[in-house]
Amino acid sequence: MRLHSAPKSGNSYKVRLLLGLLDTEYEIVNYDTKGGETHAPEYLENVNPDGKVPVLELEDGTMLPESGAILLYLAEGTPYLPEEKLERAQVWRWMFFEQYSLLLYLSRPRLWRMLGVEITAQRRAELEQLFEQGYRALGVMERHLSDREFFVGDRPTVADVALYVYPHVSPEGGYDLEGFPKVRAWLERIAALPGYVPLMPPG
Ligand SMILES: N[C@@H](CCC(=O)N[C@@H](CS)C(=O)NCC(=O)O)C(=O)O
Repeated sequence: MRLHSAPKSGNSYKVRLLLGLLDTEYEIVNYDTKGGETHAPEYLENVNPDGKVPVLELEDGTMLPESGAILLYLAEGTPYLPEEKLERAQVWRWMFFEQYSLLLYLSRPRLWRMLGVEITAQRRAELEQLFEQGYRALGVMERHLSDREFFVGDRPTVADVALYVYPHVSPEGGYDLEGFPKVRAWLERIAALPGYVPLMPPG
């Protein structure tokens, strides 16, 4: 298997994290998304017509884009994806929540800081809205974790893997997780799992 990825991409990291937790060997091909490499004609034609990473290239050459689809594909038949119908639906529920209600609000402030974009009055107003929605979503997570250790059932699933990525780097975008002790404890629990790999190599 080969993972088409970008070093700082949170969505790519979701897949790298699961591959680490599953102790699975793979090759990695890194792209410079900032430099537009994933929009080159060869990439659009041969890897992902949507111009994004991550993409998992299977042994037979099939290209599978979308981090959620990749996580579910890799987790099938492992403890990271329950077999019971309702538990599986709960995993999807949290993965859809992550994509629609959480990701953008947490990732964009971090991306703007990473790119060093100028914070114009319009961007400042947008940031306020992003933080409002982001803190709301973190509140949903905090309440869900009030009486449980992981998002679905009593062990980690791909829902935890997907949900972990953006909150754990959200302070890089200016978020303060002080008011979310359950979320912080859960982040530590994920980081302590055997096979855990960090977003960036240490040092
Ligand atoms: N829904 C997609 C989103 C993928 C995505 O937005 N990838 C970003 C990196 S985190 C990317 O490739 N950005 C480059 C671009 O859009 O040009 C997923 O979950 O995989």
